[in-house]
Order: sequence, then C-alpha cells, then structure tokens
Amino acid sequence: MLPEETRLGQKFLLSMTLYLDTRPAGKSDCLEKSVHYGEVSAFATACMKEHSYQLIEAAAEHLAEALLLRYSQLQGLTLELKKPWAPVGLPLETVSVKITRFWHTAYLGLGSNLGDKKGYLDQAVKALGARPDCRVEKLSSYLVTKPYGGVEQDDFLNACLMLKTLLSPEELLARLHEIEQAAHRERLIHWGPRTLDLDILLYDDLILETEDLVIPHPGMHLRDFVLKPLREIAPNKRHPILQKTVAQMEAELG
Ligand code: PH2
Ligand code: MG
Ligand code: MG
Repeated sequence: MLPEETRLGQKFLLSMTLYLDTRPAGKSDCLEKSVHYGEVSAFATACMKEHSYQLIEAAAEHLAEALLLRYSQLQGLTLELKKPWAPVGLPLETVSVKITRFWHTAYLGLGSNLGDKKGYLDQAVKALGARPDCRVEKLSSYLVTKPYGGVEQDDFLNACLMLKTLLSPEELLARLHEIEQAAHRERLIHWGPRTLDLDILLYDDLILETEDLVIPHPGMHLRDFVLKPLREIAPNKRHPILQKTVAQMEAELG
C-alpha cells in the first residue's frame, strides 16, 4: 500500500501445498503424470514478478488462480504468502495470508420458454464455458417439458449441466445473472415466461441458506424437468440433505 513499497519492490516468502492424485506418477515413475515442483516454483516466481498489487490478499488470490488454471492436474492448493519486514513499527518477523482454493463441482438447471429456446440454451452453455474459471464438463439433452407451477404459458426447453468452477456460490450466481441479462431476461411475472433461466441446483455437497441463495435448490427434488435431465448426467449424485440419489428422487416423483 505504501508508495515506496511498490516503487522498491518487495521480498516475499511463498509456501504451497498442492493437491493432486500422486498415484499415476507413483505407479509409472513418469513426471508427465504429476506436476513438476521446479516448474511450479519458477511459474510462481514469474507470476509474482510480473504483477504488482496493493494487498498481499490480492497477490495470493491471483497466484492461486493462475496456478489452478495452468496445471490441470491440480484439484486445489493451499498457499501462504509471507511478507518479511512489514512496516508495522514492531519487531514482527512476517505478516502473511494463507488461503486454500479448490475446483468445485456445480450442477445447473437451464430453462427457456420464450423465443428461440434452443438458441438461448446454446448461448448459455457457450457463455458458461467462455471464461477459464468455469468448465462445462457434462451436458444433458434438451427436453421439452410442460410448464410447472400453475402459470399458463408455453412449453419449456430444459437441460442440466455439470460445471467445474473456481467461483464461490455467490460469484457463480452473479455470473448466471449476467448471462441471463445478456439473453434479455426480464423479470416480469414470478415463474412466468422467460428467455433464459439458470439455477444452481447443487454445489459440491454444500448446504447454504442466505437471503439471495439457497443450495441445494429447494424445489429440485419435486421437479421432473430438473431430475430427468440431471439423471442423464449424474444419476448417482446424492442430495446432501435428503440423502437420496438423483435416480431415486426421480423414481419417487413417478
Ligand atoms: N421453471 C419455472 C417454473 N416452471 N416449468 C418447466 N417445465 N420448466 C422450467 O424450467 C420451469 C417451469 C421457474 O423457474
Ligand atoms: Mg428456475
Ligand atoms: Mg432462476
């Protein structure tokens, strides 16, 4: 934050724990099946030298993301960034931040019942995969479904997808809203016709209730238009509260 800190540059001490499956490299004795720690160290050093930040929080966050994007075998990492001789006027050796960041798995529901329905779903899938922090891993077929919930309206086209993401649930929700807005989604009638609706169904095994976001999606186990496409891509995924698999929930709905 201090002008002379950015002008002179800073020394940092970096410590990392990388999480990946070491078994393939362990069995084959083949470096390509693991992550080269020398390369990682050089990459982290270059990344730290290339960028300048106000905060060690920002430096750590950016470095963690750069590493997770660069090394596809990494499932996650813990990174501690220590700054020696911080100008606090006390005999502190270091100040530091220590963060843990992982790839997460989210299941999303997609729906459209206005205009070019298939076009809107295609556009959403493309937009979700457009940034490096989200990867669409599986996509169900598109199913024509009858409107659920009592509002008289056109049939829906629904689908589900599996997403690998570095985004937090709140960030993912904001990203979904951006994509809905780009599809000219207008929130006129509650549960009424929409060009594009994107819902977070599941996020890892997380149970979350905030004012803006409830995970698992509270109605998912009651909706055929969610469970049918979801069963195509994740029949054995278990609902973290109901403790039932997607296939079980669908069978019980009848
Ligand atoms: N979405 C709703 C309300 N009703 N019905 C179907 N068939 N498909 C939907 O995606 C859907 C619905 C509110 O999001
Ligand atoms: Mg919905
Ligand atoms: Mg919605």
